[in-house]
Amino acid sequence: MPSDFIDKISALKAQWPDNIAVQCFDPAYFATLSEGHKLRLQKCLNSGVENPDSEMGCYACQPSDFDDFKPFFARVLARHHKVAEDARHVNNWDLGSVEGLPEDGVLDIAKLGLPALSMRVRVGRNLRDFALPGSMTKDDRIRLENRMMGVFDRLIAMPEFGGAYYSLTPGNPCFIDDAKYDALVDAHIMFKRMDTDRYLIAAGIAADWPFGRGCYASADRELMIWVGEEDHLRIMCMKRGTVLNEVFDRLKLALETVESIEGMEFAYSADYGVVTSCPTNLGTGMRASLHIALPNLTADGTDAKAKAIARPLGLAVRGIGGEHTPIGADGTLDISPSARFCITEAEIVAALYKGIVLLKDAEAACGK
Ligand code: DAR
Repeated sequence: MPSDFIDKISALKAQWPDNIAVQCFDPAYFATLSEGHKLRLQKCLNSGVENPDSEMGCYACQPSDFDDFKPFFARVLARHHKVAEDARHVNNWDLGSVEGLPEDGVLDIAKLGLPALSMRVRVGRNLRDFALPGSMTKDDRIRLENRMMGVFDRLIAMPEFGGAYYSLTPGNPCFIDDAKYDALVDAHIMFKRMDTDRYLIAAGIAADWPFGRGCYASADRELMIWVGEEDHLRIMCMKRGTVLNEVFDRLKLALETVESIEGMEFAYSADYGVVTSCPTNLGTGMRASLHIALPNLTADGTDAKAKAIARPLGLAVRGIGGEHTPIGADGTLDISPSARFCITEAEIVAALYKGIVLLKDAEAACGK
């Protein structure tokens, strides 16, 4: 048990310098914990111990984990997010709080010389009266889905958000078959299956698949709410266009609408903001992204050049299906600001607006 765990981590420390959880684990701190807390913290690190190639290597499993194990998580957050160990997060959706944006506050990429692109902003949220996905029971997962179905009934009745819920839970009245599931995944509406992701399996987040999982989609397919993925909820707005405000503002309205419904109290930390499973998403839980074709930078069939240019700009590069997916056929990549924590929501979407034009210039320069 714990002593084997300590020995296992100690052996990994020397071999896996990029595994943040393993590198930040302190046996002396661990020894001060009660037996119960030792088991809780051990569970948080299980994914990174079973998958030493992890970059982060840990997930919170209870809403209070970040606060209850602050000596450990403060080091993890400092190392990943490049902030001080006593950093505190502040949330702010007001674009007026960000300097250097257009006077009218409209973030129109057309004014930067860019065409209509696929725009997407998503946030992770967890309900504070449930364990996080890594520690949920099958019953928890089904109870959470049933609570969300009551919320979706309210959204369905609203003209601006009306749509339908698609459940993966056998026996659920909104249950869909494999063909429908595959079609929704191919349309980038539903999330891909989790029971093949070794990190999520080891974290307990993929347990009981597919029970308690599903996706709400508005009729215009521009608002999606995933249930039971890496967080209890992933709420996202997307559309093809040039004005980032349209997805950012609609997401804010959708969040406020959902959070106003009884039983929708989200998990927050006074120090760390929005609580998410993964420390990489803590604070805002927000990823704002654009899909842009970069045929010159991806001419060698890889995203290596694009990543080398994007990283210093504070931008992350993914495939068009999200994390761990391939480049699009025409060299299209998913570009998003890397920061989630100790940055506000307004600053994230502003960083996307300011960063994408620099990447576009690098693409043009690469083609000369
Ligand atoms: N495999 C995990 C991924 C961490 C970041 N991505 C998330 N949360 N989807 C790792 O620790 O590398």
